[in-house]
Amino acid sequence: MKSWISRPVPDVPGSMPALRLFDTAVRKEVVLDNESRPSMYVCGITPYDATHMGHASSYVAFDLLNRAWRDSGRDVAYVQNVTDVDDPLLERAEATGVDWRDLAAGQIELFQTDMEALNVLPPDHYVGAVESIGLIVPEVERLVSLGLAYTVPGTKGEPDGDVYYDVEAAGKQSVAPDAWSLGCISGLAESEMLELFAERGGDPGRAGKRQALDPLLWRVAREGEPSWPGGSLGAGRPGWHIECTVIAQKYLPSPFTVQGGGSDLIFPHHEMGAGHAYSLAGVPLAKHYAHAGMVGLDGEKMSKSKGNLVLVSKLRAAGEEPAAIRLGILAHHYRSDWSWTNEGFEEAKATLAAWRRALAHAPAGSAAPLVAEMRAALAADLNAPAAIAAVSRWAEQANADGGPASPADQALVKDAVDALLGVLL
Ligand code: 5CA
Ligand code: ZN
Repeated sequence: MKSWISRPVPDVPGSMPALRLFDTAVRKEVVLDNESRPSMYVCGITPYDATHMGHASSYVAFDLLNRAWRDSGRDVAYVQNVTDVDDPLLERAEATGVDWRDLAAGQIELFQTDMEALNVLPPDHYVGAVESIGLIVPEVERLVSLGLAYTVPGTKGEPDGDVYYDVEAAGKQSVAPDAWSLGCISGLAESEMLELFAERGGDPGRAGKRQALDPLLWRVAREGEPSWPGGSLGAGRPGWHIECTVIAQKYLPSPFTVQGGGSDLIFPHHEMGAGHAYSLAGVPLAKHYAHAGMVGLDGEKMSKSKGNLVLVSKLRAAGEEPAAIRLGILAHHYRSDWSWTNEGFEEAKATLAAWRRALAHAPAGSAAPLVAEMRAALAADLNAPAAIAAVSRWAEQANADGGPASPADQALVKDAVDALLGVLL
């Protein structure tokens, strides 16, 4: 699938110090290896509704990592999926009388326009679930032949043949120190997993499963649902976790450096995806797992199902500047849970205006120390709020001095704010 295009990233002299990132799987900050080609997979949207501030903030978070790597002279391999067939998409299409393919295509286009406006660097490969079905089927067949997946007989109106991943068998396949077993990514207790599994697309009560937490790998065709040829599995469509595993394994090294997404993907999505990958390849899916906090509105999680959405496209249509939206997001550390508020947005707009005024008074020799401060902040688990505070201190000083600008410092600050924070002054 076609990806979007964003502005070229300016080169800034010098480079980022060694990057530290909080790894969910080990529950602490780790120093990332100094790889020449770091690689990243960020879970993409399910395109049934427009990009809200929660989605936007998760892509802006991993864009900071992408930019930090690039600033340290590394060429990043970046892949993102789009879940262009899944239950919520089909349900929304049915409820609104729109063809599911048209719904997905329209929302993907809107998402890409939003990402472009927010200056999020595009992935090298933007890959749909539907276009990947031919790759997914043989991998599910392989899990069955390895004895790590099984079919469930039809009951209560469900047809025969849905395929599930056997989490218990998979957890016992190897005793290697890096082997996968249930809980190794999320660190959750079984009772917590059960609750989240039901909340986030799982079906713990499905009759015939070996374990309540076994996730779906292949859903055989149902009347009125789209389906594709599934080889020995029979016609159907893929489960959610195997989609990301197979796309990541196809386009990125095994293991790749970082898997990213919002914290609502830790369990079951990233837990199960990591399991599928280990079962298929005998090595972990990713070296590190990173998660962005949840964005709410007035203290509630922003979600399509709750309908309490602040849409990037709506703000843009109302004439709001994307750079201000981006700064409003970056004002919160990517791992914290926060709420989008009007006051916060007004503050971001005022900050942006103050930075722009300050460029006209950039003191000679002031830019290089500021860039070093920004880099130190971002290298420490992508601390954008600290980087923003550094620019604001610089701007306050420059505006207070009110002298003429040093052209070299003016250019360097403008480039660094663009390259590192993705904000155009
Ligand atoms: N297609 C799957 C991932 S493979 C999916 O979760 N799609 S999504 O459209 O529901 O979410 C896309 C990304 O936005 C995910 O990383 C998700 O964690 C993140 N996200 C969704 N809601 C919020 C929110 N309220 N705050 C922060 N991030 C969110
Ligand atoms: Zn995913």
